Amino acid sequence: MAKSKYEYVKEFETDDRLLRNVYILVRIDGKGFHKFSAAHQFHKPNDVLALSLMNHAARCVMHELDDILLAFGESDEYSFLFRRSTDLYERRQAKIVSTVVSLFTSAYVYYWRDYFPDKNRPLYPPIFDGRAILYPSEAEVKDYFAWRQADTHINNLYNTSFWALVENGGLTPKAAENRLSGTDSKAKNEMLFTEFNTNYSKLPAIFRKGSVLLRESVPKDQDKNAIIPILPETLPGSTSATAVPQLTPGQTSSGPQLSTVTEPSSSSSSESTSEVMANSTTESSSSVASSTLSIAEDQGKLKNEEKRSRQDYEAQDREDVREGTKDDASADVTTDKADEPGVTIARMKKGVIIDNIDIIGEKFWTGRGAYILAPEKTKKKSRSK
Ligand SMILES: Nc1nc2c(ncn2[C@@H]2O[C@H](COP(=O)(O)OP(=O)(O)OP(=O)(O)O)[C@@H](O)[C@H]2O)c(=O)[nH]1
Ligand SMILES: [Mg+2]
Repeated sequence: MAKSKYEYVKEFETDDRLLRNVYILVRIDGKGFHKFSAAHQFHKPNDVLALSLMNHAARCVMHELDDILLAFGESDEYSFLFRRSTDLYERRQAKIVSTVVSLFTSAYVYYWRDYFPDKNRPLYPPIFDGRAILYPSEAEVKDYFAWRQADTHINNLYNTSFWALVENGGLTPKAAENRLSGTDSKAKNEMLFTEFNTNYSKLPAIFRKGSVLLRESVPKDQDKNAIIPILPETLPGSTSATAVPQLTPGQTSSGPQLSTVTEPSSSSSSESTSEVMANSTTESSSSVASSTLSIAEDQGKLKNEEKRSRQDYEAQDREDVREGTKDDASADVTTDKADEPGVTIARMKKGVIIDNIDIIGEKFWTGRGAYILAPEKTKKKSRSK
């Protein structure tokens, strides 16, 4: 068929195919979620329903794109790791990133009402940006996820301390900022424990560790759609000082949201649930020193982050006050308890499950995550010249 005379414009398209045989990592991030979370009155410092909606949107992405091996979410961001050999869209960057961002965003809005029924729909359309990063080896992949999970630890410990001082300690945001300035993780843990009766290590893992999505084969006799509770803090008889009744989508809470959420489906018990229960009874609840997390935070090294324009909501949010005090993202995060049982939230079609687990350190990568980095079977291709 003859070409149209206009077709030459296609030549203007650039070839953005990503290098072969390296890991593709796509990270999406909410644009202006500082404002978005305030506008929608997300609970501070963590809103379990908002985080669960993020998880739901990420699951949709993982369902659609089979080549995603692992995803990690915290706050308003999600990272998706593609298999090395993926040939999705011939590895064209724009197609891959735009598909992930588009699906994530539409799912976020599509499922919004399941999580915020009283809010009907978002007050304005949320925006997520996206980027692709290439990692040549397993070492960088591991460090990437360690970096993001360390960020979760650092931010959450800071935010938990900050809001405890403001909401329960009666300090102004500025005073709380000053109080926390230069403190390390140990001091923050101590403060939370002694002044606010909060054992940080007992806060829900979804807040402390973010959410991990990975694929596992689901035995034939098990319901792939089963929703499996849960977090130790939400189990009956929990001694956690901060636990509150479990929320499900459709419920709202005006109080602190420190529990996790189950999604509307049948639930069943599992080995992992009993592991979690065992863990919840054996773990000391009286010693801050036994915290799962030990974050060595550099003091005084902290640079001003990008200055944000001071808008209505910002005065209330810790981002305003932590500028200049943010912990160094290269903080040393030890993983003494990296084998803390995963906390299964959901098992889904195609064997996707959500865990809140330590992906920092070798234990994850030599255990459940081992297959993610396992050498991929190379397909035999017929040689054609
Ligand atoms: N209250 C509340 N706020 C949240 C929650 N999750 C995320 N946020 C907000 O979202 C922000 C995410 O951080 P950033 O991505 O650095 O900030 P941003 O405003 O989205 O800025 P850009 O990404 O640069 O557009 C946090 O600083 C919080 O203000 C939550 O569960 N509760
Ligand atoms: Mg953001």
